[in-house]
Amino acid sequence: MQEVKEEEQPLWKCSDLPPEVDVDGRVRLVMESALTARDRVGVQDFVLLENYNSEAAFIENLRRRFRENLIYTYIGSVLVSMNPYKDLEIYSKQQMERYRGVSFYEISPHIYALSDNTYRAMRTERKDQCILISGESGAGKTEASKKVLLYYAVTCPAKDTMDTLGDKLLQSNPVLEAFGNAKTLRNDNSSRFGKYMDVQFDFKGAPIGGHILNYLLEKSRVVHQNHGERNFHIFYQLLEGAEDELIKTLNLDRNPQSYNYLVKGNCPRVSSISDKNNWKTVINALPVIGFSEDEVLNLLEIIASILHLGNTLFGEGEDGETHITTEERITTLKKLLGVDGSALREALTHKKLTAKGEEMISPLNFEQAVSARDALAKAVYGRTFTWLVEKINQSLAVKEEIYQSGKASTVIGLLDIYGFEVLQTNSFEQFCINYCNEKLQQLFIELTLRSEQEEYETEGIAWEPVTYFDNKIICDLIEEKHKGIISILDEECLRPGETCDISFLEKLEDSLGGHPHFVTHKLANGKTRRVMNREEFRLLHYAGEVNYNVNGFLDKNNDSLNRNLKEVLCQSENQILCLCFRREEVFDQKRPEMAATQFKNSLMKLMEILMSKEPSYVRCIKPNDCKQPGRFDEILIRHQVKYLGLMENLRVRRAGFAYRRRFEAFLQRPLRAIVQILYPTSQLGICDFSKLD
Ligand code: AD9
Ligand code: MG
Repeated sequence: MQEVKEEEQPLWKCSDLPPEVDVDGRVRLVMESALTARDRVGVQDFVLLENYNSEAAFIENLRRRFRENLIYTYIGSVLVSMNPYKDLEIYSKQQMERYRGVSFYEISPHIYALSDNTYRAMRTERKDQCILISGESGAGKTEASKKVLLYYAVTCPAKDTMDTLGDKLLQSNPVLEAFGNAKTLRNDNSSRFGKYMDVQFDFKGAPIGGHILNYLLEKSRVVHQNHGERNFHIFYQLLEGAEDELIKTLNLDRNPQSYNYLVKGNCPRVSSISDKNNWKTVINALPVIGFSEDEVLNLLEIIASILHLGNTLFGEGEDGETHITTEERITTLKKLLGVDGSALREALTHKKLTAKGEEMISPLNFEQAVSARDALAKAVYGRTFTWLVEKINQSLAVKEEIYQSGKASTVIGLLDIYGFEVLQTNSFEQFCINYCNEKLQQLFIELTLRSEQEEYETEGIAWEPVTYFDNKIICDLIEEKHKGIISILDEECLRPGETCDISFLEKLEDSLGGHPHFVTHKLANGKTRRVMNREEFRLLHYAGEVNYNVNGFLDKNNDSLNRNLKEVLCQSENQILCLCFRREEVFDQKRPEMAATQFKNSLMKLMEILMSKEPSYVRCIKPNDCKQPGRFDEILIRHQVKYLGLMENLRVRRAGFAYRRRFEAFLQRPLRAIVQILYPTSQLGICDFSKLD
């Protein structure tokens, strides 16, 4: 049988109107001649599915396309992307050229088409855009975001500064991934922080700068990993890839299993990852992004010192006093962190308190000393990561003279955040990650399902409402002032007297028992739900049920570091630590916001940023849980289609007008677009329109 290529599907003459739009603007069915191709490779826009109300037909279309390595499909302007778990030869420079300047629906669906369309919308409408990439852990969000960035770096008009800027934009990725990604059970390269990146363009459409906002890094991974998982990549890269001399300078042993902070997951190596090659990429990227030699050394001294910190052990004397049993580690830490050795020793085993204006030193017991040490490791890593992002931002910043000249124009924002996650044991981190995904889903609902339908109603257009599950109820359950889980958690952290994780759970039960999305072991009739652990609460998320174990919630939310440890670090000779731990902080009496509230506030700000821009969506789907190419796990996929609201998305899209523009934007469109609308069959669609501008 003759092979049917994707491009042999109905090719639509260049037109701003999508192919499925009829003259009256309503969706019409596809031409008969396309049926053979469709049988084999499915339709490239779900809107063209005849049986568009059927979930089975939707899944079948995904299956056909997946089988043919056609991983992209549209729902109107939304791009659905299936993770192929193998390298497809569809990302070359030639491919980029195919998509450059070509109308969205004229060519097979691709992440490059969406990138190009977003770019052109930014240019023609002079409005900030954003690309929101969502999907569960391992679905392909980070890979998609890298493809978008690569597309802009390669295809956008170059400015004098562009060569270096393009390099910096691209090189910042492996560095951020080394420090912010890790192998988890769900994904060998899982993002353990959220990332929103603005790429700034000038009025000619050339990229001139960038800025990254980072969200809540999963710091607890520095000191603990679940079985089968790893710490952040950078630790393994350093041990595997660094030259002997550096290893010696940092007083390290190459074997990851020698370090307590790397053995918990019992997974030092990952077959899909080359720590050695990745080390080379990172170490070569750092100078490109503007790191000096001293900064690189300081950075690696911090990474090594965290490993030494993990191997700093404590013993309990007969008098009950805690002391350090691995004195040689203190000598190394003194050198690497550039701090006073005896002050560090003292701060790891004692706590400084101020009572009635007087300073008191009290010894820590064994458990307290271990937790002070771990808190130090987490704080050092977390703050170093924030410094790293700031450093990258300085290097990507739009040059002052460009700002002054008023040439800086519009931005395209790119959101790649950690995906929805359900583990065997879910803790504070999964709670935050899943809350973040609820917020993104809420935004999607707000912009694609609710406002779209409301628009038809206000315009008086006949409309059969499409119902959908609105997850606002879950967002409220988590974030509502005074009543939500985060507020209750904060209150419990601040309440004087004996509070603990279990007292927090009891407070949740008292306040939220009976909520349709909140469950604990207690039943309404006072009896016990046997299948649930007494230390857990369950949230019925939009994407599924998750049991959260409250152990560690209070500590992680408090995220505090003993004052004397801060004192030691703010006197560090390591230039990075010096910036991360400021002297003012030691004497600042004001309590900083708790971790969950900080996260909540940063998400609120993020939502405002995204709402102020014109969004495009990439909805990533994970085909199976075994990271295997070619395996289409229907149950898993159907579940994702359901919770991502793709069927509802399709119904709204299908019932509505496929071409929509604000009046002002429509009127302000340049000549080329008007020519396209007036003469949709014109060959102008494939000519260089820049001459018409
Ligand atoms: V998480 O929420 O950060 O845990 P992501 O970001 O959704 O997750 P990621 O992009 O890291 O997932 O993709 C997981 C793995 O799938 C990658 O490391 C690749 O091995 C694989 N992948 C994803 N997308 C593609 C692709 N377009 N082509 C080939 C891919 N492989
Ligand atoms: Mg990711």
